[in-house]
Amino acid sequence: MTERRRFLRNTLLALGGAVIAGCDRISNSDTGARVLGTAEDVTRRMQKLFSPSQALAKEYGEADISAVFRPNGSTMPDTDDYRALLESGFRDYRLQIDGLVAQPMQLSIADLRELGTRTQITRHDCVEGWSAIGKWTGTPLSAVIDRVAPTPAARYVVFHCFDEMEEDTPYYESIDLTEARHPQTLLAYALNGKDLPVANGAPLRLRVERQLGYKQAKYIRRLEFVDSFGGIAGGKGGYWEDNGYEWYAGI
Ligand SMILES: Nc1nc2c(c(=O)[nH]1)N[C@H]1C(S)=C(S)[C@@H](COP(=O)(O)O)O[C@H]1N2
Ligand SMILES: [Mo]
Repeated sequence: MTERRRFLRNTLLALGGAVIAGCDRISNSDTGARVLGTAEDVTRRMQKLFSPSQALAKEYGEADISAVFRPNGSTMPDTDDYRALLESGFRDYRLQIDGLVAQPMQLSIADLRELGTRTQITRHDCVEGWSAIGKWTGTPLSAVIDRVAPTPAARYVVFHCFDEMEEDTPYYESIDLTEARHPQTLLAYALNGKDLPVANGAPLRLRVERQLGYKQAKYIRRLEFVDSFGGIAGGKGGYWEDNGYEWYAGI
């Protein structure tokens, strides 16, 4: 248990029964499965109070990298526009960035590489109860944010994806600007030193290392800066959130 987590846990221990049970199970679980349920708000407020907003997720060594990084959820977007991009090796891919920004733009993967690059070896925890350690390389989202210059009203970044979970229901996710500017938050284009495989989200996917698997949007086609995500799809900030999962998925 890390110092921070021990401190958090001891603080929660002082607060009362339901929370203790949940926190204990999370601390002891390697899967990162969330069991807190309605205690989410308490957890989020505690994490905000006791962890610096820029605290780093644990990073691992080369020897820890999983032999196979298990793909999950969509593994091949079944849409014409995605298939066309895939056929041309994503040469015509452009990440569209718009919404509450002073400088909307469209960036190729080469443009993104020029903005800056970071590599990190981290553990991915899926709510379904599995984990994998992978080495991600990508552009820090903070570098993109600096370029597009969000307006003062912008509070969240929404990640719109190519894959449809049901007809006309594309996968999407969102994070707040603090999480977006975190140094380990990447728009990743490589896994374990190779171009991102299609199954893991080619050509571009999010890594937001202090949160669970479903926040790690794959097949990103557009970043939209908003002051609220209430008007998008089901209004809860993500495909799985619209289906009952929590928006803040801290590990
Ligand atoms: N676009 C998109 N992103 C997604 C998903 C998806 O189905 N579509 N699944 C999510 C879930 S639940 C997990 S655990 C991770 C899986 O990432 P991986 O395929 O690289 O293991 O992607 C997340 N991002
Ligand atoms: Mo997941």
